[in-house]
Amino acid sequence: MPQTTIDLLNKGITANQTDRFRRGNVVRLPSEGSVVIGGDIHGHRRNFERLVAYADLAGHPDRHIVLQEIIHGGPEDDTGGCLSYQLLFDVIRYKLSEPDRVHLVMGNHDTACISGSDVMKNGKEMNRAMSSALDREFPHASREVKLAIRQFLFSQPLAVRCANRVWISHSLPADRFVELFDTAVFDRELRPEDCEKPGSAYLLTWGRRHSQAALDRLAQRLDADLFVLGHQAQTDGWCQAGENLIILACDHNHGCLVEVDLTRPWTAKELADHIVTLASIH
Ligand SMILES: [Mn+2]
Repeated sequence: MPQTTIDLLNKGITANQTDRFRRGNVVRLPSEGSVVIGGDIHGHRRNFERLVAYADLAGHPDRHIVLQEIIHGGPEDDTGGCLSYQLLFDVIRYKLSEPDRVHLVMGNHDTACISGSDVMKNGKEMNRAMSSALDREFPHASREVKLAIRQFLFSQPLAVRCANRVWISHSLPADRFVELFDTAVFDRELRPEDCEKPGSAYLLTWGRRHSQAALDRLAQRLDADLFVLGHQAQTDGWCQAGENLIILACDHNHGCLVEVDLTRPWTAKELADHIVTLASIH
């Protein structure tokens, strides 16, 4: 039923906007409890289920979870259309079950979907692949469903800032944009053009291969000590990609999560000892 789906997406938008910990486009977590952080999911349902099982939010009232890059990847329909929106709908149901403790941050596949620009994955243009699957599943309302999906993705916060100075986002501006990047985007209302090159949400979600100098400067500009990001493919599920950077991936069988105790500061080296492989979670 398309209207049920559109209603779900609209409830998700409201939940993103009214998240108790959200200030502007940043979720600010306090110095209590913990946060479970996942990397890119890209339609990997089993790993989403493992993240949910590990987080066990019902059993841990002061635990949060941060998820990212849900769409593009995973199951396909029989003509190769991308069905990852079905997982997005389930992630939204999860968000609605604990709206102030499940937080989504915007990824570059989200900004590409919002702005309708090409985004490749394994040789396939993913916006077209998802769009064609939506046309088949919602033959009479795919325009409305696609619009609601774009609006949902657009309503996501850009980052999570923890009181212990851990910063979580999909990525960071690449080296050559470190000074150009306008941090005001975190405090003002997001605009659609922010998601297009060279807008701030675009730059934030697309950067790769940061030098240590850039990471140090970004730590100054964003007033953070440690970055936990997704975005860059990790065959081992994670890596320490700098003195102050951990990268996670949850889109394959070696995916990993990390749980950060919010009551104390962390170094990347310390956090590296707390990586959990998703395959170990049942
Ligand atoms: Mn990405």
